[in-house]
Amino acid sequence: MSVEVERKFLCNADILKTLEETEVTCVGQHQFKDQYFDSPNFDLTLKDMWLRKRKECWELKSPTAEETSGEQSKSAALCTRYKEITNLPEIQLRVKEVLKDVCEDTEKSSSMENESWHSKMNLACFAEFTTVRRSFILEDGVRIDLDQADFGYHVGEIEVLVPEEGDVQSALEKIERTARKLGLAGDQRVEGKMSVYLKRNNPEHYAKLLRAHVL
Ligand code: V4E
Repeated sequence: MSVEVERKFLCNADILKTLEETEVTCVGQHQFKDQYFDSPNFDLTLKDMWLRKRKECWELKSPTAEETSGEQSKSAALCTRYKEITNLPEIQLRVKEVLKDVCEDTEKSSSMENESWHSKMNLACFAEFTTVRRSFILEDGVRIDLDQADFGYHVGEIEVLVPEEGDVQSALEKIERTARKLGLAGDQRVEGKMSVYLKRNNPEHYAKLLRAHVL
């Protein structure tokens, strides 16, 4: 398990120019389709847990304790921190823990090894979109992704992956330095792809997440 520390930004021509002039390595462009899953009552996303399938691989993002502590600097407040789990049995265990209160059947589910494990847990896809991503690697483990989603939203992210129990503070500082290098302005958190997607495609789900202070 690792922790993804990330700051999103709205990408404009000036930022692109700075990026081209900065010492970064472009590691190319690729395209992927994401599918996000939840129960009919949104038990996962209402807990800020995001179950995703991308290129046949599963991932679960869930909040870290620090995210909710409320004691952070202005620039740290612009960043999100999520634990990322990619090991399928561990994902299934975490999801079961959340759903066990609402769905007793998950206890009875037999084989969790085949592709339909999510249907057995009554999890259905609530969001599906394709992203074209251009990625850049900076020194010191900082990565910049420029995403163009197929529903017409363009967003950038500065990202540092921290191992479990790793130095989140240092990751926040690296992100802050990179943001300054790129000349990022503004002190508002920038919306992620999911927020924009749900607002447009599932306003009811979006409103529930807003009320729960998840988005
Ligand atoms: C964590 C989260 C979601 C899951 C998708 O996360 P995100 O990093 O936005 O997507 P992506 O495609 O860049 O994933 P990667 O390739 O880095 O693994 S959907 C909503 N959230 C919560 C969330 C939030 N509350 N605020 C912001 C600014 N972003 C995400």
